[in-house]
Amino acid sequence: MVVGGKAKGLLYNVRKGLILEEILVRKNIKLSCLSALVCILFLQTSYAAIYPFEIFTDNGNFNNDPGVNVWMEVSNGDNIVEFTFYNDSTVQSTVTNIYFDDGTLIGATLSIINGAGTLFAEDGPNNIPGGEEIFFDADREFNVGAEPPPSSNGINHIGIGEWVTIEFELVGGTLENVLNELNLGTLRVGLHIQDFTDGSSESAVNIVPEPATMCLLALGGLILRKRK
Ligand SMILES: [Ca+2]
Ligand SMILES: [Ca+2]
Ligand SMILES: [Ca+2]
Repeated sequence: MVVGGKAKGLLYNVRKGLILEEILVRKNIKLSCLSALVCILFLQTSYAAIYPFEIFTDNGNFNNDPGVNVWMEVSNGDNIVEFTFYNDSTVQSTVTNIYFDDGTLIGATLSIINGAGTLFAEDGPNNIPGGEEIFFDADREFNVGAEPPPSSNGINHIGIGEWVTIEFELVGGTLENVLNELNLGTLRVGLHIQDFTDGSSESAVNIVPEPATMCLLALGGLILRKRK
């Protein structure tokens, strides 16, 4: 069969398109392999992890609101474990109290590092409101709360990203061990979130993300950290 000039050109373009597509697919596979590898290396060398929080009480209109986005980064220093809390919610809300339940590796509270817009201090002996619903019994000596007025000294959702860091002594283990405890649920962190527009407040507990999500969250956290 004789193929005319126009048809030849079309065939050529189709083939070129297929080759291009193949190259793009291969590139994508390579890229996703590469990003997975980067993620694994990052997770192994950074010793930091991100944990989102989930509300477990139902006191008003916001317990299931997807606009609530509160999370923590857990990282380490020299024999220190650091918990840094962020409130990236798109709905009005303020994190006012932080609670820790069990775990065997956290020692004395070394310091509370208040970022711009937060003022937290060691707090009273209460359990997280509603904690009994999820068998959360706070280790009261680790309670941390926003100083009055909590609505402004807490971690507000507005602005450039308020945060607070709590540093603990690391006793008889590594950060990896602490992350294991968090992943197993033998160490849990709880938050009291107040100031929703209907006047309600809710309690939240950290959840353990899937490894892939964790990787993305960790990368997101790294970017945010750089911004901070
Ligand atoms: Ca509700
Ligand atoms: Ca406890
Ligand atoms: Ca604040």
